[in-house]
Amino acid sequence: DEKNYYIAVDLGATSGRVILASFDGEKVETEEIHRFKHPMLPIGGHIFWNLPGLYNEVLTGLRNASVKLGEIGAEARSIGIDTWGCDVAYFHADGTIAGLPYCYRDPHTTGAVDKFCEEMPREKVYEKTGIQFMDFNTLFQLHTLSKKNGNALKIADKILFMPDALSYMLTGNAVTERTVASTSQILNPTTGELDAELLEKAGLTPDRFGKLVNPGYVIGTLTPGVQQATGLGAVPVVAVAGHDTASAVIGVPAKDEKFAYLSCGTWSLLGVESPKPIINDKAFGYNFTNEGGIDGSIRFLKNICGLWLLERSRTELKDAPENIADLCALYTTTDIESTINPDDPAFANPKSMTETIKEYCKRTGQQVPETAAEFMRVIFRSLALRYKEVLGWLRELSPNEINTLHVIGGGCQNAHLMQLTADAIGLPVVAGPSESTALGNVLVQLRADNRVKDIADMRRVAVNSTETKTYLPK
Ligand code: LFR
Repeated sequence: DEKNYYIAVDLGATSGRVILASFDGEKVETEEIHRFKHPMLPIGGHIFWNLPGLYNEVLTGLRNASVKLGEIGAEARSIGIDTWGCDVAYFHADGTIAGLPYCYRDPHTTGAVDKFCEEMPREKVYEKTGIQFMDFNTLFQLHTLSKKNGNALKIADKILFMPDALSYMLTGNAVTERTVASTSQILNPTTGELDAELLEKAGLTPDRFGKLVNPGYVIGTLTPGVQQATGLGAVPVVAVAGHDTASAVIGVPAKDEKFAYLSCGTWSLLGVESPKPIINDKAFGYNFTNEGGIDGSIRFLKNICGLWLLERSRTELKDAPENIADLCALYTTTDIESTINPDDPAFANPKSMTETIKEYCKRTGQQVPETAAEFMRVIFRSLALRYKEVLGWLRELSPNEINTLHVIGGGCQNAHLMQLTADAIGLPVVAGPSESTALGNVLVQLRADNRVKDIADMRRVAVNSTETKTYLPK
């Protein structure tokens, strides 16, 4: 058998998956070998990620991969990990955990941008980083913690972003991969280095982080302990594009450069690829971000509160069908016209999402949704409208013409949302793959393994590996 095998670990904020991928020289095929939910843990008045629990799920996934590979009679060429951005874990010098990662939805950073900017003007922070201001960016998390004593920030030997933290636990080697570091607002996209002046405001120095590396760097191999726990051999762990959104963008099956992408999951990330950072007054005004992509490319995009609205409402709606497709299909059974601004801060982490949506509609003099069907219609139409608005801003700022919107991530399976989006923006929407993040993760491993050459080659493999569905505007 001429196939090569790779393991992709992809952790989202609500669920994680481990994927076994094969490559035959032309296309990537993937099989999900482990999927799990991981809750946020309330401890001492804050919310944290369960790092040992996550690590345990990763080990389970690797064990499953090992069994599967044993059946095939093959070995894994490498392993790559991507996760959501901004959150960090703390380690002692001996490799033990010094502190759990705060969850970016913990309210301790509410108002944190304003607090930080009392010490350095917003314009200057934007000029240095080109990153959109969001209270939970790592810079503001660290700054918030630095004002309190007795926490892990003060004592940790190493502060590592989530994908790097898990790779560290697997290999014993600490790195800071550039795509995930870029979204933190402590990396300067022009120099590619951590900004010492920003860090100093949080009482930190760059040596508290791992060595900076680019996607494709081989971090190390599985430690003997991990080999024993998983049944795998001394498999290399590759730093992929550790930020899930960066991996997702690599997996876009684009045939030319005239496209925008919408990574449609818990968040909706709408943007373009740019060869250079776009840092100017307009980008600052619209609060666009310049996150790092493959080979020094820039992901110029904006965060939109995405299917979080649906994920949270779903658990509260008494008349919601169990099956997500059935729930979404209810959209056509009602004609409520109310819309919300998905990015209103009220929706960031409300006690009740449905009550908050109702209050918003009441406050703005619109019909208040009551049924699951009505909630679906309000949410989908509001998202499509917001996509239209943000795409308009993007067109003012993007270096490229935009002829197509590529939608990737789980949300691209939502036919109603896709058609509404095509109608709203007046452009064809190309939906797929839904597992673009895992695909992008594997593509970087393929390049590290010298199976593909460059981004053009990676996109060719992405196209070969994906079935897309096109929605034309009506
Ligand atoms: C998507 C994502 C976004 C980031 C948000 C929080 O999963 O990584 O890109 O802004 O989560 O980290």
